[in-house]
Amino acid sequence: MGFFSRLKEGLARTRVNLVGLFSGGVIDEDFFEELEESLIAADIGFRPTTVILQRLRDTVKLKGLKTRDEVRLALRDEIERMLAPAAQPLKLDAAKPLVIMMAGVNGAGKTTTIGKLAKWLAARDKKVLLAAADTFRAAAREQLAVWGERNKIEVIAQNGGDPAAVVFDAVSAGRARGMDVVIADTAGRLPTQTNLMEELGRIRRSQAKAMEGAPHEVILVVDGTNGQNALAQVKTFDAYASLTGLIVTKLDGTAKGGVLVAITAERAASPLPIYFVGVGEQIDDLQPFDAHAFASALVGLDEREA
Ligand SMILES: Nc1nc2c(ncn2[C@@H]2O[C@H](COP(=O)(O)OP(=O)(O)OP(=O)(O)O)[C@@H](O)[C@H]2O)c(=O)[nH]1
Ligand SMILES: [Mg+2]
Repeated sequence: MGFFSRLKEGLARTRVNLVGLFSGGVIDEDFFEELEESLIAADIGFRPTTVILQRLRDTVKLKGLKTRDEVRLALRDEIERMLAPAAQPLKLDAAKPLVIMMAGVNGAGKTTTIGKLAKWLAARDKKVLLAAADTFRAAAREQLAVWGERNKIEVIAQNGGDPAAVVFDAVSAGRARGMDVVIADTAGRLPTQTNLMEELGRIRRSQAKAMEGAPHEVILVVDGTNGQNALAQVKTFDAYASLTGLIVTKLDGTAKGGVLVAITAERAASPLPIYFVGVGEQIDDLQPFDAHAFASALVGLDEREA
């Protein structure tokens, strides 16, 4: 299955809702009400939904749209328009090495995503070094080591030890060895765990001691199935670690997808870039975020129609 169909399958919950809605029928007040409910159920959130609906009503009037299929395309365009500012590529040449720190709640998909990203970078001839700064669990170190071995990428780790020291070592080693990218894994933590959130700030700052300006990217890995809770994660991690971007995982699962719209709409003026989306557990299941493809999949359009 291609990326588009996997994303579309993953968003099926939402799609089923929206598909039912778009199959035949007139465009009346009942339709708009059902649509509103469906968009909120898809995790888009109340305020962005209101904005989308207002614009959609305007478009229906302005263009004289008659069929629900036409409205579906217009809805895709509106969602795409909201997501477009977040579709920014990771700037690989911003620094050498480009230092990336990954953060997120427990089980969000940080370590898996690092493995996928390392492969994606290696395919672009980038020399990558990984830092196992999740020092809480030996298993975490091993998990990263396995990804490293598979991709023939070196992993800097310490037994036990301080995560801030691990990233310091990794960034220093990355500089000394002429690496292109250094990616630091960190332990999962919840926004409510103040000590751990403060530690994240410390891990962040220790990288600047090894290289001025590092880390260049602080990426929050968000589990797409977390729904509106993702908004709180973005806020708190940003407060403690100054986020520069997002990766949303598990969009192949039961994620409803609309949360990407909610997150982007939350700071419409300058949204955090969504660099990649994860659509599976395998190493190739990571794709740069594409607002058009995503919005199309979200409203249940086929790749051909998209
Ligand atoms: N279906 C699916 N599963 C994923 C995806 N990304 C990660 N996972 C799974 O999510 C689970 C947790 O992934 P990890 O990478 O260990 O998550 P983590 O954020 O490093 O977890 P901690 O280090 O414990 O905080 C694993 O079973 C992964 O295979 C994805 O895009 N789709
Ligand atoms: Mg991990």
